[in-house]
Amino acid sequence: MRRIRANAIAILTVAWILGTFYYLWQDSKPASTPSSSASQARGRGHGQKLVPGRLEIHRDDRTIPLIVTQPPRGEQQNQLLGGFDEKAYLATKQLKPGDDPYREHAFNLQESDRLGSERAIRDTRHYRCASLTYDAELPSTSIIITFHNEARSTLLRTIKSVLMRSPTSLIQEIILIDDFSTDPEDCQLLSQIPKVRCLRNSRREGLIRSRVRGANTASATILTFLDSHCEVNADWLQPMIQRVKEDHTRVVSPIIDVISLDNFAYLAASADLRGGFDWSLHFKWEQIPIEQKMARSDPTQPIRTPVIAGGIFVMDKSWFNHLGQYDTHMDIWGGENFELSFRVWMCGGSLEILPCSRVGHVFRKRHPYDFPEGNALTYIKNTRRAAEVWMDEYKQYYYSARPSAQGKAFGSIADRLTLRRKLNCKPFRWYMENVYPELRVPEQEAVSSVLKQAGMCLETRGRDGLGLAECRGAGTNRPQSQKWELVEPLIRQQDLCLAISAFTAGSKVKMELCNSKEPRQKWKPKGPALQHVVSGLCLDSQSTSGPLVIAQCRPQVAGQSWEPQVLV
Ligand code: LR7
Ligand code: MN
Repeated sequence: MRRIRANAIAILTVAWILGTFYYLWQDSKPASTPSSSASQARGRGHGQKLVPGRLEIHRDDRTIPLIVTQPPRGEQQNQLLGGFDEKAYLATKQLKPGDDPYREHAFNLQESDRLGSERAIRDTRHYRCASLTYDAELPSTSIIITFHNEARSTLLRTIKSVLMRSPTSLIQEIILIDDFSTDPEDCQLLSQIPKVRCLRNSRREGLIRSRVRGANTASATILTFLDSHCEVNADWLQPMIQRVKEDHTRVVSPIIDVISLDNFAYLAASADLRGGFDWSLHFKWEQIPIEQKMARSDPTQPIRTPVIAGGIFVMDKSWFNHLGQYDTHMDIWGGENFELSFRVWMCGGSLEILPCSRVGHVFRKRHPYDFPEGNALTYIKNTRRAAEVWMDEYKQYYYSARPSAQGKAFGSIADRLTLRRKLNCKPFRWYMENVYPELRVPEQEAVSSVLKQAGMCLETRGRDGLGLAECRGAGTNRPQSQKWELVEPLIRQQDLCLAISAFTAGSKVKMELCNSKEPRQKWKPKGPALQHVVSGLCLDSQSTSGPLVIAQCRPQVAGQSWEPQVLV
């Protein structure tokens, strides 16, 4: 008897285990076939690589069923849209038989229209997110969506997903900015939806000035920006508002899931990515640095990011205004995400991606609209403005990576430079050292500079001696003895390099034949100081007449402040 019972228990256990495996196997299959384009990396020439580099459906923990966010039905739905007739709205402008479904919007319009105004999507968050709680009292937000000739179905789904998947009390209003789309009716009709206001530009302004217009009319204390072809996911808004409420200098983004431009499948993006760029100011998704990844014990924690993709973020309104909104001399599309990101970090704020907030976005391979000044020139103008205002001496790498930018018009940046001074923002070098140390400075042709301290210049004397002396000559006419080339990690003068004589504090610094493998010759900037990499000690003049030594780094001490000035 006992044996039969034991067998029965064993059989049941095996069946249970097999059942669980079957369920998990089912669960790990994507809901629909990912589009062929979903994993393609795609630069768009001047702009961004648009798709998060690695896509994955979340499988980290499969012990609870996935919750699919359902659209509301009946009554509730009517309340959401008020008197707005969505059927009539969507029925016009449908694709005619034989039309290329990609032509007008660079995504498959037929598939988008087929989905209609709403649909259930997979809750793509890590399962732990569902059990997080947020303050009962969170401030409400103004949602700002700018659009230029957006498809009706994608735009309506964006709006409706916001109304369906946000706590009602958090949505103060949805502000649409119609950036001079061909048909003014979209704007008028959508204004019938409760909470929706639509402002139409009387000429094409581009997304940057359009967003500023939206922000200026917003009545909530928190701004939320969205593209016009998004679908927000379960509880997307609370985590972002919570973080901004706790610290108004934070600017936060969700993880941006991918809506396939071919079949409109909603695909989870990797939760291990952050925003980065190369020196040509080309945006890219990149892996979180390994040390940070190892330190992340909690997958719900925010991810610090050097830059944001640009389209989807939440920011305190007074902080947005305090920091100078956007550079409104940037046109149409591109570059504003770098400008905003540099400004936020360098002027006292921070940028983060919140894994518990997810928003889907239709990533495209080309721009479906025209650029009145041309795509390339516009991108160059915008990124040049960002580089000229914010990148200090590092802008040289931007120009080397994008030589065609030299000599192209970018307008006056005087106002933005004044803003930077007024806000007392940190130098780009600070950003490089503290926010984005992973961005490698390219092997460069040596640039000549002087190393100035309190108006005096560092110079070589005799065979291997060094000292401070009055600066002589001007520009490139400086005497050789005062011209330095800073090619990390070396500080060189022709074939001689700055080297320490021993690794202890007080050791003299001298010149010797360059050898980039020699640890005694390795230096790196540390704020205004020059730090010897291995000893961690800083170049110190002690007194203007004495010898040069290495000493404990004390930032702010005059004898350790070396301002390199590039000679042109
Ligand atoms: O002239 C224009 N006027 C507009 O109102 C051009 C565009 N727009 C609207 C447009 O309808 C859309 O709603 O502006 C929004 C963004 O334009 P997209 O969708 O063509 O841009 P994108 O998704 O290709 O590009 C990303 O980078 C842009 C740089 O300027 C903006 O910051 C976009 O908001 C941004 N999108 C995202 O961050 C979503 C995630 C994509 C990534 C990476
Ligand atoms: Mn977009």
